[in-house]
Amino acid sequence: MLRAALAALLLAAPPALADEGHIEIHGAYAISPTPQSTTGAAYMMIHNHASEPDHLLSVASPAAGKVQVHDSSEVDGVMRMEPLAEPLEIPAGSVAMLQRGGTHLMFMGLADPWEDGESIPVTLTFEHAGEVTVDVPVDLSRLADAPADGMEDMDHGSMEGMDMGGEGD
Ligand SMILES: [Cu+2]
Repeated sequence: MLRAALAALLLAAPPALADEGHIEIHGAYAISPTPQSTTGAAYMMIHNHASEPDHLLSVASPAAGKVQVHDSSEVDGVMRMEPLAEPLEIPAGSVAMLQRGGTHLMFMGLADPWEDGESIPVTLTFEHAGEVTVDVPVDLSRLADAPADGMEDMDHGSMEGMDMGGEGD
């Protein structure tokens, strides 16, 4: 009986267009510098359990007008960040770390200020795994974690012409 039920379930499964099972996201959290900020950032570990590399093609969230994958670097003592030139690769059987001072998700044009403890739905679209949606908790206690990715001064020097959601500082 169980075997038959299992077979029926497998037959009823949709074709494997998206193989989400290969991508697992751990330790995600989001921060926004102040209640007035129209930008935020999120950090997480993206595990790829597949035997092929995968790539993060795009990110979207109803909580922001736009989400980009950014990289941070320190230039002359100043943290700068800019969108990745190539889609983020998650190596086969490995993990991509999105962490402070490095690669992160940047949210621009926040729909509402982020409050501590709320969850931000984020949909990550992978080349092979398809869409993976995670609820990322806002954890403002981690704002003080260093380094801060230049969130305080928001030095997006190479991003002029972008709509930054009208942040006026
Ligand atoms: Cu950024």
